Amino acid sequence: MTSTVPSDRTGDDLTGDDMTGDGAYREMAELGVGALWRHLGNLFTTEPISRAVPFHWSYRALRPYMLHFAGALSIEEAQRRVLMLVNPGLREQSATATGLYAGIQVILPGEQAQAHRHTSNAFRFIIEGSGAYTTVAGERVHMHPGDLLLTPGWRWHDHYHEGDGPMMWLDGLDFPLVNALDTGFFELYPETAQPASVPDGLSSRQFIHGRLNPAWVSERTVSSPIGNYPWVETQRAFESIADSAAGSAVDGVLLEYTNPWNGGPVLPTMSCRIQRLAPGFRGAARRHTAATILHVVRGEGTTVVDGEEFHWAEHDVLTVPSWASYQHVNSSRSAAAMLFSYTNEPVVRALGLYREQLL
Ligand code: 1HN
Repeated sequence: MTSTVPSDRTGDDLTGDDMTGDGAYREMAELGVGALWRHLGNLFTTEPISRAVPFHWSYRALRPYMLHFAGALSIEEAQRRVLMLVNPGLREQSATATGLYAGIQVILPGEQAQAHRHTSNAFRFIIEGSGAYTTVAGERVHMHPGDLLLTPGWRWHDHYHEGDGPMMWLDGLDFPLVNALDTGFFELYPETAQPASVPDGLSSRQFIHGRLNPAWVSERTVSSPIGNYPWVETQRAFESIADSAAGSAVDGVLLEYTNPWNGGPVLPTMSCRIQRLAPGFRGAARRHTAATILHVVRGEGTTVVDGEEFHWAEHDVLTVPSWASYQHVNSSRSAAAMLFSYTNEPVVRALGLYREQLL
């Protein structure tokens, strides 16, 4: 018999001529089989090799496009008017870093962004403008530059701008991870906006950052119940400690926003942080297995990622892949730099995969 389907072969057939070239590999591929010995090196690298590349987005370069589309595209057409910051190594997933997404959103006065919900966790870090609010699960949360607003997974959310001038913010989501796990659900709200059902900004007032919590609230959520971590409080925290805190050799004075129920990250998949690099700060170099996205709140400086220098200015975004070495430098002799950042470290740690190395 010269031709037979592979499943009919006996062991003896496997010594045939067609098994010495690529024939057997091709036939096996049709059976859904691969040869581990041909892939071992790619599957088990000595250390992580990220598809993501280190990358920098200049706010000064992006802002004109934001304003262009604010004029050219209605909020109804767009649903969300957002420029996605796509990592050149992660285009298929529209991801910014492994498991993480960043985008810049703009909303104009009088615009209402449709209410919807998704299983992905989200947050917004406000860049510029005033007078907009987002409604999350019935609570209106007002936005000011530097505020961190949370939209944990599956909460209805919509945005409205009742102020003047464009309002812009950084959106952070974990949808690349949620999609990789095939766990994404999405739903439109039946109306454009949801009604407010609790007093505005209640959650921020009700929790005094994990030190005084409302004891009558019985549900201990995995995501922080705080709708807004206002910039005024972040600034107060830095003013009270920045000059006396030792800080870290790598990150300067770095504070993590926390879930008041457990002191952990604000979202189960993303840890959000804010750091101050003192004038002239020159950080030590480090690498770790968490992917990171940084946003410049103020100041100018340089981050060296795997030997490549990225110069950043106010409101820029930068991503550092897993296991890439990074070193922050604040080049100013007089002004502190403030960096907001988020990482997938909670996921990596929960799975026992976190490693770091000082260089
Ligand atoms: C989303 O729901 C928002 O609610 C922004 O403002 C960006 C990117 C991908 C998927 C959902 C928002 C988003 C998003």
